[in-house]
Amino acid sequence: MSLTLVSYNISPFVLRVTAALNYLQIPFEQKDIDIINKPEWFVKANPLEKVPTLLVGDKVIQESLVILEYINSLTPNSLLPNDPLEKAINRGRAEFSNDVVGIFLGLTAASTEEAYNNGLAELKWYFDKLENWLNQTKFIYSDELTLADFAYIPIFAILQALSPHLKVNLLEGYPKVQQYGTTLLALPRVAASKPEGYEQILLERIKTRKPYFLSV
Ligand SMILES: N[C@@H](CCC(=O)N[C@@H](CS)C(=O)NCC(=O)O)C(=O)O
Repeated sequence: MSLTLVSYNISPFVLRVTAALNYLQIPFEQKDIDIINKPEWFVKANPLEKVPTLLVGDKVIQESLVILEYINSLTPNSLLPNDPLEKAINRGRAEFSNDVVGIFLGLTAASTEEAYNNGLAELKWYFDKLENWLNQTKFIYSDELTLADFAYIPIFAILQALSPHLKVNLLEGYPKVQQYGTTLLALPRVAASKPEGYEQILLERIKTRKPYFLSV
């Protein structure tokens, strides 16, 4: 069955999926769309209008974490535990990354010092939890790479892109989180999953929001 991934160049949710598809060496076609002026065929295919959207023949899958699970089902070497309970725990770890992505994106958009400091405090709360998990296991669920880890890749890709422009090291005091990010970005074919010019495009897009972190 042919796979078409409808995407948008700097979407963190899309990057989860392209990283997994490439890592697992699953062939797919990628169709970038203009997210502001969405094409009619896309709105028709996915009335919820979000990317990533995976077109599988004439079927449509949305939600990056659900798409990850489908992709995983296509490979002989599953990245998920077999046991339903463990699978659910793994999924919970993946879901946790959604909050981290949201807080992190909010921080990069914060336009005042107060909003930035609040965002930073919130992000540190999440990093504390991650550091605790990663003190116990190399990856987010176990010592082996699992599907949940792909959900975290965009956080580190964005951090890496923005770090030259940040006055503070957001990962200071979180050595395990830092190591985890380095490990994830070094996975085979993951770095190449970022679109060409990713760092520059991301920075330009963030600049349009006139964020506080770029003004100090
Ligand atoms: N929970 C969704 C979030 C997807 C999402 O918010 N995608 C954004 C791009 S980063 C989008 O499609 N926005 C278009 C819109 O809201 O109109 C997922 O994990 O796939």
